[in-house]
Amino acid sequence: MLSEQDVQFYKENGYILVQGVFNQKEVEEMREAVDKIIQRAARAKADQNHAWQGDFLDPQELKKLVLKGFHDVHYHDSAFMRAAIHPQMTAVLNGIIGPNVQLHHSKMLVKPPTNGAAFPMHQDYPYFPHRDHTMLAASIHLDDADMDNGCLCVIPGSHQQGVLPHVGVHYLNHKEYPISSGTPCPAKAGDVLFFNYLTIHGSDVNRSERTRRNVLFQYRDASDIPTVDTHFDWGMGLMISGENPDFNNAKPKYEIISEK
Ligand SMILES: O=C(O)CCC(=O)C(=O)O
Repeated sequence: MLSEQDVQFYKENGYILVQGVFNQKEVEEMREAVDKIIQRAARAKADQNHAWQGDFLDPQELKKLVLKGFHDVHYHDSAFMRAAIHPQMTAVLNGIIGPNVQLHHSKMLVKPPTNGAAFPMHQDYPYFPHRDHTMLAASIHLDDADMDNGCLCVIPGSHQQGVLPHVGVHYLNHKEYPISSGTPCPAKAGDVLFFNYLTIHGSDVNRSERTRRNVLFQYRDASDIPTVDTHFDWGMGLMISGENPDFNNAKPKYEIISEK
């Protein structure tokens, strides 16, 4: 799925947009699954606003912004497990990461029309630091995205700067790295943006009349190991492709929170 030039582009720039990874039917299946997650969360009174907070926007504007965000989507609906191991997805991952690929976690990000939340520029590294920095996000577009509805923006080549200081854990100094410092990555439904967890990225407010729905998987090389015991998700380390050379060093950690 990726040419040698594509892999070289990813290495140099820390991201690549791959078009048409998912077809219309697969996108539709995921859109329905996203809608059902939101409906179930509303019924369970678990439909909180996950918009990022901070000093990167005017407080009055920030107050109005909404993000429907849920983790572990492949535990909510099998459509996402199919997406996580989709042959076109694994083909790209094998090109970028190598033969042995693990899923780290999954989530969905729905920016509703007119007030969909922004993401200040940041690296994902501080949330789940790893030794070899193989971790990357694969952000699947379920809607056409552009600057009007808050598409992802990246700073090409920024992964080569290594780990940068963040405000709290969250984001980079917004004066030094405003969202406008990113290169917009407009995409069509079915396209996937792959970017390394050191690549600086963010996205602006969805001010349009259109929803922007993305589903994001984080993947890593099976031999890459966390350096901090943080951000544990169910199913972390599911083998997506190849074999796990380090299985005997891995310890699953499940916690039963309550019984019905
Ligand atoms: O999807 C977006 O607009 C940004 C998501 C993001 O930056 C993140 O989840 O770390």
